Amino acid sequence: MKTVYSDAHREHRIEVELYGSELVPCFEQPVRADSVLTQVIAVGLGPVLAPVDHGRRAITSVHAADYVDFLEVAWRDWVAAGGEGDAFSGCAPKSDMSRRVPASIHGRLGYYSFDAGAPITAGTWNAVYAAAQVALTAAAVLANGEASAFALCRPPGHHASKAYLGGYCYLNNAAIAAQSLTDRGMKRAAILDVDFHHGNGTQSIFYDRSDVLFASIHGDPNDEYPYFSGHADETGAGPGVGFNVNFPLPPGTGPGRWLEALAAALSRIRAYRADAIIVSLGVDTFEHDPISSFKLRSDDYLRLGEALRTLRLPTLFVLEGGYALDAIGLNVTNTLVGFET
Ligand code: FKS
Ligand code: ZN
Repeated sequence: MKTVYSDAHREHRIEVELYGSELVPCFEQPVRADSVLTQVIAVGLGPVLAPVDHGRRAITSVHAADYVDFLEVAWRDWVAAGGEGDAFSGCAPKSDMSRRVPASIHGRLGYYSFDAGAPITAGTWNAVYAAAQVALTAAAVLANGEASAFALCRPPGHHASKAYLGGYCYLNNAAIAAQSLTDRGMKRAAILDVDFHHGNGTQSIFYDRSDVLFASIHGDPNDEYPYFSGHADETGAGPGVGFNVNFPLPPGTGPGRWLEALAAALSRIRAYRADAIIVSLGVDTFEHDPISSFKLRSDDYLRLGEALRTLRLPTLFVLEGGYALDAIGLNVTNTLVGFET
């Protein structure tokens, strides 16, 4: 399996995040991607390719142009306004407030975010642009007829929607990849999101469409971030009704119940007769993940890969979360190796 990877992810490095009542080092760090790359090479998964630039248009076929413009200039505007340190969103509008875009960079950071979990720093734009290109290049590998590809993206993307960032995410790499496949004429693409957290951004982007099925297995939003999205009764809207499937699971869910949910998600994807599958691959479902509560063991990721294999579909893996730094590489490559063998 080919891996697509760019060093540009290292330009995005957030110092701290609010965790409970404390500021702690940000869990989403560059070393995450470095560990995955090291393990990809160690297991001999296959060649590692640099991304090819597919341009900005492939990004704005998912994200609003004004949002992408904002991401590109936010750091410059923050510095010009005297900002020091990372650019954090302070407040975001509720649905009964003005829809107007404020002039102030502080106001725009709020307007284009749903939480303070995705601050912007000097290298954020370069890194998120590169991550999107990594996903697009891996999608192109699939479009060229290969059975699978791995987009080793960072920062992750599944919380980012058409026009907002949040939860470590800026551009929705998996959605951009899926859209590039439908733009190439693919009739039906399925996205399976196995990250511990619900992929609210991906769900929102495709909610009213039937050409991209979104299925997600995640911590119940009654208990877990992102709290406002991911319930089982969110099934799609308009022409998209029936093409959004959520499997919320309780805190502490172990491998047995999780693999049952996976089987149910895969049978829905089979019934959809997808032409390809994009896997939003978060491994924060791991038993020792520092911010999540599921109890998957490293071997269970082999089972995940094997189960995906049974679909016999072109399969694109896109990296999302996973914060147990000493196990992220193994858990990701176990999924990919399980798929290959
Ligand atoms: C609330 C803490 C909020 C934010 C968790 C973000 C998870 C991000 C992720 C991604 F894949 F996007 F990286 N913490 N008590 O793992 O879903
Ligand atoms: Zn996650």
